[in-house]
Amino acid sequence: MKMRKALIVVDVQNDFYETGSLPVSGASQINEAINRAMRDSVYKAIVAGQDWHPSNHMSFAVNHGKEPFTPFDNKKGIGPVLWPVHCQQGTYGAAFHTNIETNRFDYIIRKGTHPHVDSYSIFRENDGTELGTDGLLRALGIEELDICGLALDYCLKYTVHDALLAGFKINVIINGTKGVEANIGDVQRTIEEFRRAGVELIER
Ligand code: VGL
Ligand code: ZN
Repeated sequence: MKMRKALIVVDVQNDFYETGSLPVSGASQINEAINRAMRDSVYKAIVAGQDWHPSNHMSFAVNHGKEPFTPFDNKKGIGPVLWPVHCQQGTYGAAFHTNIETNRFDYIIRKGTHPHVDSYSIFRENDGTELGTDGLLRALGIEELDICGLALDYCLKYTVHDALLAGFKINVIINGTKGVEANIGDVQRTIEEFRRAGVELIER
């Protein structure tokens, strides 16, 4: 049997869990679904995203002397809002959650490493720079992606968007993701966008 599917696990890092600096409420409830998916042998590869910012990263509100969640968009890779300090390279906040079976990750794609450019999608940075994920998946013969992780309405949404543009069949593991919901309705709107784009919602 040719395995043509990959599992994409987006940013399951401490800072995005309940006690982190940019918490997604209920985040720890998604761990079991993600681990169950990873234990399934249908995947040719498991690829994890890891938000990995230097301390002078310009997505951090403090580096502009501003409050977190202040709207800001320089059209060159930072925005639409500024964030609390999160996922600093090498810190506990940037590490994967201990309940995630990270031994099952085959590849880790780090993103947001350039001080002046943020990166939501694990395919490309917000200024369009490729991270190599598409080339990796193509080289492995992958045609279909199951996508889970954090946060549904940011990094996962942008990852789905770029994966669709790259021509992959996409399934979002709906019990393996949660949203930030910075504005009420963001999660629902994102799910409706997924449906309209032909993304399948699955449970694991
Ligand atoms: C994320 C905001 C800033 C995410 C990363 O992983 O969804 N959100 N950096
Ligand atoms: Zn970030």
